[in-house]
Amino acid sequence: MTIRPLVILPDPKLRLVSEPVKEITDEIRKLADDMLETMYDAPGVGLAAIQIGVPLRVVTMDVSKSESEHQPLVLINPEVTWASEEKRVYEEGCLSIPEYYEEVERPDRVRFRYMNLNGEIVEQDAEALMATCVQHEIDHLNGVLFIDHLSKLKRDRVMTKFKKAAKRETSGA
Ligand code: K1U
Ligand code: ZN
Repeated sequence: MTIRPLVILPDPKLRLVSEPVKEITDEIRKLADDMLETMYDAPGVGLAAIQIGVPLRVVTMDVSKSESEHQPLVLINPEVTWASEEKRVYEEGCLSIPEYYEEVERPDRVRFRYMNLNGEIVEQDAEALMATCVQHEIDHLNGVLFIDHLSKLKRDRVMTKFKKAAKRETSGA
């Protein structure tokens, strides 16, 4: 397993719409292993493949509280099949937008469908952090970031901050 470098805002890769996985191959299994390793190392509760630069519809998640007992999930081609009318506000973060947290409103509960690494189709209900996380990760697969759910003013401020940081990094200042 390899910890891969994270793609950070304003990298345009984060705006790509990821491609569906056609077949579970050894390459996909290795990608999932590397994503879990990268997510636990960060640390994070979710990761989309595009966050390590791979434009495929693969997500890893682990919203378990215990560090000693990991409950990893690998979601291939996940989609939300139902969302509640009721909304919930949750403070979100993003491994591609380090050290920035903001409240986002999303459906409180969702049902989602995905393929697991055994090629089985699974349908599952989620609430609380898991519901927020799965929506956040599926957004990544569609090139959408949590800052897109904020006001234009807040989004522009974040973009400016990260563009400046990237410029400083490339100029070596
Ligand atoms: O997709 C990502 O960027 C990962 C992101 C997922 C997420 C977190 C919170 C709400 C919605 C989506 C993160 O994991 S950010 C880090 C984080 O929230 C966390 C890290 C360690 C322990 C608990 C949470
Ligand atoms: Zn994110």
